[in-house]
Amino acid sequence: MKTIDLMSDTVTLPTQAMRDAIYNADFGDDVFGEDPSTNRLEEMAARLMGKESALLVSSGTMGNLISLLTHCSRGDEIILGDQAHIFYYEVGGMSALGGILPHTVTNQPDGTMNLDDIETAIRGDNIHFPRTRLICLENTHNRCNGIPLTPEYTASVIKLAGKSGLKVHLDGARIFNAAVALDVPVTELTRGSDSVSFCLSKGLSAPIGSLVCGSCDFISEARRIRKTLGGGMRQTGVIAAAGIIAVEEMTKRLSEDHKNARVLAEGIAEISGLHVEPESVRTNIVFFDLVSDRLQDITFEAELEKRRIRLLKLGPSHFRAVTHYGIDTGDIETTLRALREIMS
Ligand code: TLP
Repeated sequence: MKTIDLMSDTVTLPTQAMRDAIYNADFGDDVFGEDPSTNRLEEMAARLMGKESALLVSSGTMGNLISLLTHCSRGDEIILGDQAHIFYYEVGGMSALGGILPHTVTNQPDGTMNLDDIETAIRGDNIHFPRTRLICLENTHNRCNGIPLTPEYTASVIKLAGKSGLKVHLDGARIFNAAVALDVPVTELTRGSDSVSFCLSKGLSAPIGSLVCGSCDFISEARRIRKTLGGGMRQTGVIAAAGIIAVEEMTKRLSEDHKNARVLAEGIAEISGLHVEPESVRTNIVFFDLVSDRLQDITFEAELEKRRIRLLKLGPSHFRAVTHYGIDTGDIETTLRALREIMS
């Protein structure tokens, strides 16, 4: 019996084309800049994001950390949403390793931060204050229902940052999902940002890797910081070969995941005892709540486990389901049938 794993799109396994590409890849030592597959992937990534240069790193967390460490010095402050992945789930790396302070601003349900709130958070020139250096955006916004930020909103934050001499970093772990959902080229969402990171190992199904993209100067400094963190790897063609397939092929099928997520949400909305807002589901992430007090969440989880369905539990009765390459329409039907059965 198949396990229907809706925990995250990070659980996707490499496709056969990726396995073949890894097997057949050319290799070299990437610390010396001599891995041909990595060089090719970095060039592709830079071009796709509309930036001069790119750097392969091990994970989204490392990509964000390296970007922040490259933009900021110790004692600098960054402005980011209170629901941002960088703030919530990245182990406080910016402070632990970079001496950087997070200044959080409320994330609205649509993943944005109000421009007024951002403006208020920007520090004035005062000897008592840390220096504000950077604003971070996240697209799609994981904890805000995987919602895509529009090009217009992104441009308005970049304009505001520019007025105060601040840089903008975009955590674009799922930037291709955003582009597909909004039906715009990725470059519309990255234009004007000083750095952007995106992941190969989420909806794009590669086993490992993220790319940081920016100007040549930014990336050459980021490369030094990657080395400092022990992230200079050698025959990274094993990662890049799969990554090339990820960006060339796997971006084309993301709309299937979005459709499946919407069908799942619409189905959940009809089940008494569960609550979801299907219209808030724009990409591949579905959050829902158990609102029935008849069923303890512990029983709910055990019942799901019995049926080999995995979800991510984010609160006592708050759950997340993420659709991806390993989930088809049949799995969505099976999941809905199981949920109906459990709740009846
Ligand atoms: N998100 C993971 C978990 O950490 C929650 C997930 O399952 O969604 N930015 C965003 C917006 C992310 O969602 C993630 C991963 C990352 C960065 C970090 O990427 P990795 O896991 O490669 O370090």
